[in-house]
Amino acid sequence: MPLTVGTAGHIDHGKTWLVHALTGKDTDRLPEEKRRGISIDLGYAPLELPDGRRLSLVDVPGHERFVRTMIAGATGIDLFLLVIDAAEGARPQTLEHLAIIRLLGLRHGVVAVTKADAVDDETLELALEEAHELVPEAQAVAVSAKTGLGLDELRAALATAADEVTPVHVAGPTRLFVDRVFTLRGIGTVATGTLWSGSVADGDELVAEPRGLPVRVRSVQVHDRSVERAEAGQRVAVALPGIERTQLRRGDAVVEPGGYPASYRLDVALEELLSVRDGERVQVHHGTAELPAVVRRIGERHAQLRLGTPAVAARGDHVVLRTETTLAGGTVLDPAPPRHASEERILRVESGDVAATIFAPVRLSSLRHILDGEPEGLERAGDWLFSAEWLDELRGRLDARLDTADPLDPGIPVPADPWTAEIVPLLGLERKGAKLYRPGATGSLGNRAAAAAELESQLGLEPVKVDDPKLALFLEQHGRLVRVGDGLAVSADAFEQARGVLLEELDDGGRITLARFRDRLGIGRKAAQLILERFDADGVTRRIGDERVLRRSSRTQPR
Ligand SMILES: Nc1nc2c(ncn2[C@@H]2O[C@H](COP(=O)(O)OP(=O)(O)OP(=O)(O)O)[C@@H](O)[C@H]2O)c(=O)[nH]1
Ligand SMILES: [Mg+2]
Repeated sequence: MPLTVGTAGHIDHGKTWLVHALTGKDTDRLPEEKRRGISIDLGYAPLELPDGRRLSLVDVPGHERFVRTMIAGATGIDLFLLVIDAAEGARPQTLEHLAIIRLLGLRHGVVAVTKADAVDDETLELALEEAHELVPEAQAVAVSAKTGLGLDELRAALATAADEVTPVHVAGPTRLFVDRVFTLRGIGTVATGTLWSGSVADGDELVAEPRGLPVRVRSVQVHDRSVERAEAGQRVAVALPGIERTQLRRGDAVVEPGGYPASYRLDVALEELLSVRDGERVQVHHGTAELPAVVRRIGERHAQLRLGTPAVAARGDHVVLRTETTLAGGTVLDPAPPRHASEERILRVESGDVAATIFAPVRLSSLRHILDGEPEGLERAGDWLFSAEWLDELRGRLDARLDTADPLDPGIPVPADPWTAEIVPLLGLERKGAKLYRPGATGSLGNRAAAAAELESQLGLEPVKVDDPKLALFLEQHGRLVRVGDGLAVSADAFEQARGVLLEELDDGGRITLARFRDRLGIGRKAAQLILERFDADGVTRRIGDERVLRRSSRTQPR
């Protein structure tokens, strides 16, 4: 399993020199870094261990103004290499970096007490003692980048620490946190970063989150060497020829499609160095991203982070909360929680009882970052997971609406939800068009029977106004009237009588005028017009000027 080691420590304490002494690579490559003699950005170098293992080394800046950059470097590491100047001892950023390392959940590493060549034995002894007190869990080694003293011992100590570490970034879909983006002539956009999980190979179709930009990987390198496939924990560079350099930046995550939610909220367990107020505005450091956020406290130990830009997080990820100083750390419990956080829910999620938090349908594929496999005790339809209680509630809700549906057409609209296609079939209802019915349900007049009888008694050839359009439709569907014009109707018998007259007149290519039709039926002009228009609408006749002719196909076609 490839591992990444990150330096930490106060400005000028000798981190970059030590990295150079260990790897032969000067990671201060920016002109400004050269000029000022300090590190500004992250540096990367491969480190060979005596046993042949290869670690990735990340060198971070120590300046207090660059703590943010230090965190971006430290979030992807498995081991720390805390560097303390033997003459100066622990200073403010020694302590802040150490605190950040602990908030990030890093438990394994080594302390290098450096510049050993520049102090006397007694001072060195005291510095080693102080280092041991400060980080009791780690081995402290005296080294000099200048003379090479202690470097072998340091490599051996790193190898021992590497043996003890359980790599964090293994399981789960591919996720690469971008720390650098540049353009190479003939290759296009290249992004580098630590592969937190999964693997990446030439031809992979991934998505650059949080913007959801589809990308296709062209070639993959690990520490400047081409590889077929890079594995979790490795430091990789991928060519992404399809996109512009400006479309990607530090903090973005290149991930497997659907592997992670891009979420404006994170529910976390807090670890406070300083107390964090409800409503406090902070910067949330996650992966290589820095996200503005407001903290909503939940109970004693938890919070919901409301983010200004979305995070691409998974359960178990560590975040650091800062203002001008480091305030707290957080372990992500739910990377895409509902807005209304409750302590009860968050405690359940924390205990791993994810199933208990699911009520309404959620996609199983969207839960891959908080679950292994399928949770127990839930209902499943296609990709949807939901609780039996929710399904009962839905059934109850639809039942209530079916009970009060219009008896003429006792259906209700099919719910227009993303889960409709998979879940509605479970309800045992009949779907006709856009409506749901109880099995075998047919329309009935119900308490409109009297109104129907009253209406029918008035119907004849002269159109009658019908006030209840649903009733008119129902009666027409049952062959008891024919609707003409807007909100009017004639009796079904009268309409058939009119059809008889019409067909007789139009037999053998004949034509009929409105006046002739009116006279043959002995009705008013308006009534004749409405009835003819209905024949037109039904496709029986076609109007040509003042006359009507039979449509070609309609002689054999019933209405
Ligand atoms: N005598 C002696 N001097 C050293 C040694 N290592 C570093 N230095 C001196 O310390 C200075 C700073 O070292 P860097 O390695 O750049 O310090 P750094 O911790 O990377 O500093 P930032 O990245 O800015 O935080 C160097 O310019 C050297 O002059 C060492 O082993 N012995
Ligand atoms: Mg440096």
